[in-house]
Amino acid sequence: MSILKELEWRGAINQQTNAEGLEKLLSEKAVGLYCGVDPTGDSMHIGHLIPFMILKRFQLAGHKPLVVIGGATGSIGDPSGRNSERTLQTMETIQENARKLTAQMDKLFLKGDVEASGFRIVNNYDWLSEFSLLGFLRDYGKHFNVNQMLAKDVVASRLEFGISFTEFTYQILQSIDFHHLFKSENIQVQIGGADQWGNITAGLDFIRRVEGSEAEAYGFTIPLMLKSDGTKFGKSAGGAIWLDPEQTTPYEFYQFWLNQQDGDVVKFLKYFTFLSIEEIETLEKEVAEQPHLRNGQKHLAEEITRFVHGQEALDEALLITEALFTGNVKDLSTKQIAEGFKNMPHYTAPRVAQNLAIWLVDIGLISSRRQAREFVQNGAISINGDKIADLDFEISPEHAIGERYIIVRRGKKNYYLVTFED
Ligand code: 383
Repeated sequence: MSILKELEWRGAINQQTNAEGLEKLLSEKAVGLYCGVDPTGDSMHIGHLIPFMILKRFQLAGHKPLVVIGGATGSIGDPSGRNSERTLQTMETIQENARKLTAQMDKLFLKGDVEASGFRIVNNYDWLSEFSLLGFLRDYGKHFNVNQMLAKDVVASRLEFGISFTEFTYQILQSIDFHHLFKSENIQVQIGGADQWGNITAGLDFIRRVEGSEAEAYGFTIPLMLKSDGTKFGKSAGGAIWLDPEQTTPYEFYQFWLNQQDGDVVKFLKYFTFLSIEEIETLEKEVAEQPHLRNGQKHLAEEITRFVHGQEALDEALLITEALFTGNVKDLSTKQIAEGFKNMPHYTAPRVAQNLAIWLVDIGLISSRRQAREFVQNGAISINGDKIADLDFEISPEHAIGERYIIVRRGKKNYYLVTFED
């Protein structure tokens, strides 16, 4: 099956400029293709992953992917998909973000080895920062028709409320990139999310204008991701799911995927894993016939967590998940506790010994002493994984894991983290 047919099967193709032409080109030789990302933030989130994973699929099929970090375009801001003007960020912030996104891309796709990976990363600041105003207007501006630029959805939808000349110009910059890469790196294909259609086609028009109508360049976009229940994809209760482990820990990342609904899991396996068609079809059957096993979700969460954070972080996420499921939390490290309990209720306690039931009330975890005693007596309370049913039990800082944490579990599912004050 051709790579384009496979992408269609994965539901990953929205609009294409010339499907037949591209199919033919890809069957003839190793083709250079690219996708860009602007460093408007200091980390990518999972919404960014799909097009770059598609670049990787092309690379696995023998083609030559290139990633553009938009050090220049990011300082302008793409108006696509937004209904209001952006506030400019400082050049320092943009360059710092560009450095971080480059490191993220490197970790995902190069793994420190350009040769072996077949991936390249470039920054458009290297060529877009060189132009003089007159040079830009004479060599580039002259080829762009304002009427056509105004007709692009992105611009048209902003006309009522206004758009600055700066943001209006964005499509020219992305077009210059495509042309520059076409000429100097033999890049013939640009891909992006559905929001990038206007910018990609502007680039193709520009290439044909300056290189002639025979110039062989193509583009396609990937559909906007929607969940089956209509809610926005990629957000958890705590906000976006970031690729930066400091912002979304690998455990949270793993849990996000593990908790996807049956109705979405096959679609996500197609988008977010490199599992083969056969493997995904087998999982699809299992999701339909034995949904309670959650095998689809488990494979999805494992594959994508390993891809983004590596095997070690995945093992740790699995270990934390298992410990919280069984209640066997004693052997977790302080780092693992901090990770696993990030979104669970937190309490602090003074560094003194105290009767357990009274302590639970004093720190605010249970509201009445009567209730606290009842819970203890009934064996509903565990401290660091050990059930404590002794009403006289004295809890003290000596019980703390890493001299800091007490993990309280009430019943089967309710976890609380208590930290001893310094
Ligand atoms: C810059 C210079 C180029 C080509 C592309 C760009 C970036 C592009 C853009 N992309 C988005 C971003 O940076 O704004 N103008 O956040 C997102 N992409 C990808 C995908 C997506 C898009 O990075 O749909 C989601 O992730 O295209 O919104 O020469």
